[in-house]
Amino acid sequence: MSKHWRHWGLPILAVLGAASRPGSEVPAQVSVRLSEWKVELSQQAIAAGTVRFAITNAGSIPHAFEVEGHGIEKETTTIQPGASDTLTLTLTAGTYEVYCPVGQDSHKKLGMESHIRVVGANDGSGSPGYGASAMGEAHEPVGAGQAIRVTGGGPVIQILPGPFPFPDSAAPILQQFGDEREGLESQVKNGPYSNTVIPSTGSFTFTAWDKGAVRDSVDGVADFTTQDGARWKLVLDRVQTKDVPHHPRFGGVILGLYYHGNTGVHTPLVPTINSAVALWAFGHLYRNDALVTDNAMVHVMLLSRTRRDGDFALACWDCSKNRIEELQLQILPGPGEPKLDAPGGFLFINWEKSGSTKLAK
Ligand SMILES: [Cu+2]
Repeated sequence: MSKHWRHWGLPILAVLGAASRPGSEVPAQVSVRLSEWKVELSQQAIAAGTVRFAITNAGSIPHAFEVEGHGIEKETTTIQPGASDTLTLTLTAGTYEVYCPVGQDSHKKLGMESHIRVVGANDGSGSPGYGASAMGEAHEPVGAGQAIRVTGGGPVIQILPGPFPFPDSAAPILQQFGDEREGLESQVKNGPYSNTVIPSTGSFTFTAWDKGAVRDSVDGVADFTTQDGARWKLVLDRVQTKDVPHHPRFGGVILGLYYHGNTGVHTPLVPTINSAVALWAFGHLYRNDALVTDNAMVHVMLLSRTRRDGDFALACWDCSKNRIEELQLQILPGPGEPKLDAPGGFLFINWEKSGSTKLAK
């Protein structure tokens, strides 16, 4: 993922010109625009003193705004979509991090962070015009440029459609999902995240590269059997990069992310989890050696454990602190294709004690 800073609003020099204002009653103002998944500032530098951040949530889910650095760590409360808030701080010279603190930094990790440079009144550094900004560089999220190799292990289970076990916890999050809500609500009663689990067998190994919006890639193979005795094979060789609100894909592979559940990132009809890797891909899918589709929609996560030993029922709404060892493989038909020949029309297989290795770039 790369990001380009966009400057909007008033030119910085106008603000700085008005900023020879020790003891001024009128704080300098910085406009902040929050959206999925970025934080845009009206300027990247401002004079030291009282600064009033005027924040608008222009996104489609709740966000918040935090300023951190030089002993300051202050944030707004949650700002609903379309709503505004302000944060007034006294800032000394230096560079401050500004970001969305929602979801234990999952929004930050998805790109909702920026910096602002506060320029001392007497530091003699001259104009901090756009070109001089230290914040102008595009920057990569944590984990960018890395690769991971994942091997499924432990008990293998097939998850069949059924009710989501934490509907009350998910309900307030679902309210934020706008147009997507209707489709998701049907999954509350009968979706893929259920406690209906049967034993399966199989293997799954893949390597995924997180290299940016157009260079992410995946290479892997899964083999497994389903409840009807069918043998399935999935070959993964390309990622899926389409991005929609609430479902950031960022080129298809994300290494290290806290999401789902109460984070507002992706569907809340999955417990809150921490993942070592999440990816979206297209796959070649075979059933009993016959090609089913070359465009199966595949979602894979190596995540913090959500199911308990024994019956493998979902054990937690917030599973983010659990050990990362559950490997999930979800397969849907390609766009416009008929449902898969399986309960609910999808395949959902877990390897319960899986491992991973980070690879060099
Ligand atoms: Cu946010």
